[in-house]
Amino acid sequence: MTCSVQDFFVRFLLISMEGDLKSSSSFTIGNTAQETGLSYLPDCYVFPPSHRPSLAPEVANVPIIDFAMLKQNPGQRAQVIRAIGNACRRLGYFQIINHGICPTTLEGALSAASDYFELPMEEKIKLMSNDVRKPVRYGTSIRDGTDKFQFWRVFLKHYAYPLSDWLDLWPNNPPHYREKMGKYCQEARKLALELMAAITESLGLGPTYLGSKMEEGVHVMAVNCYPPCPKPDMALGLPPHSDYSCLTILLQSSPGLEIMDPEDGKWKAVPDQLHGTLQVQVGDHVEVLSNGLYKSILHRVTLNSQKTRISIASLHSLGADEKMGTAKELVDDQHPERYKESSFRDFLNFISSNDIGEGKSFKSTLIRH
Ligand SMILES: O=C(O)CCC(=O)C(=O)O
Ligand SMILES: [Fe+2]
Repeated sequence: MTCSVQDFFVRFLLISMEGDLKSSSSFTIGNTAQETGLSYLPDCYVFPPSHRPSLAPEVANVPIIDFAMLKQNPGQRAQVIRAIGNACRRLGYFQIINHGICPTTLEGALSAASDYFELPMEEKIKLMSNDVRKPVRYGTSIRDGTDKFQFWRVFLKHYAYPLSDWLDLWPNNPPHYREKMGKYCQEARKLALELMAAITESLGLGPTYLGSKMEEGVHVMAVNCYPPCPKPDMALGLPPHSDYSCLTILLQSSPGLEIMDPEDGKWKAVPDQLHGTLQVQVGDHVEVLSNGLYKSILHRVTLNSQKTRISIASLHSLGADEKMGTAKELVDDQHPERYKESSFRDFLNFISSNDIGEGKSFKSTLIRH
C-alpha cells in the first residue's frame, strides 16, 4: 500500500485527536466510524483476509418468480408453486417480479428511510439503544462496542404488526416516515403471508397449514443504511448470517447483498435486478418447518466507497412465544426430526448474549445431535 507523507500525518493527527480507536469499545453509538464518516478504517472494522469480500465477486444465478402467476389458473399456480419449492430447496433465495406493490410505495419507503438516516445525530439519539428487546431502536453494527468486530452499518429496527400498536413509537421525524414506511409494511406483510402459503403448499402441507399462526405473527422491520466505506475490501456491512424468520422480504436502493451458493460454497453477489424487484430469503424457521428440505440462506453485506446504500428487510415469523417445530408430515423413519423447536423470543435471548460476527449462529443451536 502506498501512503503519502501527507496522508500519514493526517491519519496520525486523526488518531491522536480521537484517542485510541483500535478496539470496538472505543466507540459508542452516536459516535461510530460509519456515523461520523471517518476517512480511514479503524482496526475493529478490519476482517482477517480469509473473511474479506472480493470487490469483483461472481454473480449468482438466482430464480425469478413471477408472483402474478400465482393468481392465474390452477395449472399456472401449480407451476409457480413448483418453482418456489425448487428455489427454496436449491438456494433458499429468490427474486419476485409482478408482486403488486406499486413503485411509488417502494420509492416512498426508501426515501423515508434515507431521510431518517440523514437527520442530525441529536434526533436519532432519541431512539438509540443496545437492548435487542426494545420494539423500536436505532443502533449501529450489531452490538455496538461489545462485539469484537464492528460492521459498517447504521440501522433502525421496529415492529410493524399490528401497525396501530407500534406506529406511535416510530420516528415522527422525518414527518412522512410513519405514513410512507407504514404503507410499505402493510403491503410487504400481505405479500409475506401469500408467500408463506405458497411455501407450505410447495412442501405438500397445503396453503393454510400455519393458519392464523402466521397472521398473528411478529413482523420486524430492519431498516439498514450502509454509508460509503473508506476500505470496502477489508470491512463488511453485515457478517455472514441467516435470518431467524420464516421469510424475509428485502427491498434495496442499490446492490451489496451477497449469498453463499450452497452448490459450490462460494460467496456470490445477487444480480442487480430490474427496478422494483424484491428479494426473498428463506429463514431458519422455514428450514425447521421443512425438516431441512428447504435451507435458510447464508448472506452478508458488502460495501462500497462511493455511495450510501439503503436496504429494508421485512422479517416475518410466528407470534413471539409461538414455537416453530418441524411438520410431523415431513418426519418418518428415513427422515427423523432434525431440529428443536424455537420461537422469536428464543432468538432474542440468543442474540442478546452471542456475537454472530464471531461465527455464532442461532440455527446451529436448533440442530439435534
Ligand atoms: O442489507 C441487506 O441487503 C441485508 C440486510 C440483512 O441481512 C438483515 O437486515 O438481516
Ligand atoms: Fe439478514
